[in-house]
Amino acid sequence: MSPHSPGSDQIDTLVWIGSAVAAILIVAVAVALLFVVRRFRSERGAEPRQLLSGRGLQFRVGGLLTLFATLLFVLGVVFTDNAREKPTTGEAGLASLKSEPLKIKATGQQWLWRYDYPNGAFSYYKLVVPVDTAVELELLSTDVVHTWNVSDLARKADAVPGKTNKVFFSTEDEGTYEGASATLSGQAYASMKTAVEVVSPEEYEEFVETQNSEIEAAQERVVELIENGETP
Ligand SMILES: [Cu+2]
Repeated sequence: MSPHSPGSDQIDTLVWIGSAVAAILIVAVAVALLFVVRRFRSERGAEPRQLLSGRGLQFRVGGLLTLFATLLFVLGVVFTDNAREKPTTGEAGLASLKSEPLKIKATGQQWLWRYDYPNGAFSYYKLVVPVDTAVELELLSTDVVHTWNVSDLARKADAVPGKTNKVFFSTEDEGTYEGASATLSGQAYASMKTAVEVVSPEEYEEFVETQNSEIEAAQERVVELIENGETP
C-alpha cells in the first residue's frame, strides 16, 4: 500500500505502529523468557531456586500493562477518527463544486463496477475523478455484497444490496490507482477489479461530457435501427 490521500495516510501510519509494537513485544517476551530460564536454571538433581517477590509486584506490572494497553487503544481511536475525517476540495480541484463533495454512485454487480456521474454519464470498471477534489462515493449493489477496495485512496467499504454506504476521499496526486475485490462475491469475484484515474478538473469535465454524448449517440442509433425494422 502506498497512500495517496489523507485518510489512507492515517490508516497506513496506524498499521505501522501496530506492527512495530507487535514486533517489539514478541522480541521482548522471548528475550525475557530466555534470560529467566538461563539465570535461574539449576544443576541436575538439585532443587531449583524459588522466585519470590515482594507484595505488590503483580499490581505494579499489571498497572504498567494496563497503562500500555490504554495508550494503544487511545492511539487507535485517534487515528481511526482522523481517517474518517471528510476531505475538502482544494485550490487545484473542481471549482464548480463549491462546498459540496463530488457525488458519484458506484454500483457493484457480479462482477463489475459501474460508476454514475452527476451529469448522467456512466462508466464501467474505470472511475475518473478530478484531482484535489472531495469525492463522495455512494456504494450500491444489485445482487450480493461487494467490497470496494482501492487502498491507496480510501478505506475498504461494502456495497450491500438495499443499503447505501459512503466513502469519502480526495487526493493531490494525479495517476491511476488499482483496486481489487476484497470479499468473495461469487465465482468470478477475482476478476472484479477497478481502477481510479485521477486527472485534472478540465480532463474530468471533458471525460464526463464525451462519455455522455457517446452514450446518447449509441441510444439514438438503437432507436434508429429498431424504427427501420433492423435488429440492433
Ligand atoms: Cu464483488
